[in-house]
Amino acid sequence: MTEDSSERVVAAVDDTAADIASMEIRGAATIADAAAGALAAQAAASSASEPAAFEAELKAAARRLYETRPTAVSLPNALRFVLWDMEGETVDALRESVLESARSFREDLADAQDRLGRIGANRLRDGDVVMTHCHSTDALSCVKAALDQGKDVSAVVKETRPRKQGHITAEQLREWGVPVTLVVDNAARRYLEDVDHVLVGADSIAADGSVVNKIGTSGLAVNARDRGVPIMVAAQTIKLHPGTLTGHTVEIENRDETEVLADAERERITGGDPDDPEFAVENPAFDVTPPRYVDAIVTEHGQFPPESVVTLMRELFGTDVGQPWE
Ligand code: RI2
Repeated sequence: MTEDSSERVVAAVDDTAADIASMEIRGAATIADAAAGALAAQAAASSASEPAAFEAELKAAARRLYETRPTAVSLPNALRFVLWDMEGETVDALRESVLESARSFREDLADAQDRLGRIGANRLRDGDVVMTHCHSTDALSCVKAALDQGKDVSAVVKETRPRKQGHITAEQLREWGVPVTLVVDNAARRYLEDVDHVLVGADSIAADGSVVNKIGTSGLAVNARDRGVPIMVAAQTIKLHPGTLTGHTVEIENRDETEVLADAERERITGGDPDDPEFAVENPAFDVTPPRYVDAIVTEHGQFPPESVVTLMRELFGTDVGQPWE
């Protein structure tokens, strides 16, 4: 529990927030699922005796989770879905409503990924080769559905510096029996000659159809366009960033520089001065791919040209979503 007894946040929320921040829990869909689960844990363990105190606890828990990673909009969208449905005159009724909305949100999330996968699989033909970047469960669900349809698919998997999350993709694909060629990021252009699709996920999608995804996606998309390889983005609608409808921009997370350069390597470069003012390392986790480089955004509601996701966004979120944890 945190120290402020008027807004007690249970350990499960603190643990989930810490795991999201450290990327023990990562991937936009997985983060959303964990955040909804943490709100349910808060509701289940709350000892609040008054409805107002219960609501304050839930909002404090949501704030704690919200502050962990700024770019993946699935996190605030998950918190919104659960808190929007919080209603009742008593603590028990409020608790029940939170548990129920978290449960149905998590169920819908898994279902949306399956539906998205089946739609994305229609773009893949028997014998196709996909190139992946980072690790996206939404992107992989398209491959899985294609395999389930009896298609042979193979993959060129980009390593994805700095955290090499391409390894997670390679491991999953091998488990499914997909032949994998792992390449360093710099080799992507060379291997684009051999692939039929670039298949990536998304952390946020803006109202103009720009795709925010793991750093390196935009360069890959430009190269793919130059090579004539279609770029397909697999993203459930919880990746749509409603704030961009009203002019907000998507914040790009900068992560610790030790993900790029170990302390010993830094010391070698700077001649032993760990605080060399003339040497900097930057580690932006995401970049923005303009809509003109994206061929299709595949969601659980169908496939969209990037420029038309704004219509879907308005339908699903309206224009004034707010931050119910404030
Ligand atoms: P799913 C990841 O970010 C990658 O950028 C990936 O494309 C995106 O989340 C979506 O993942 P990070 O959390 O929701 O690894 O499709 O920084 O699993």
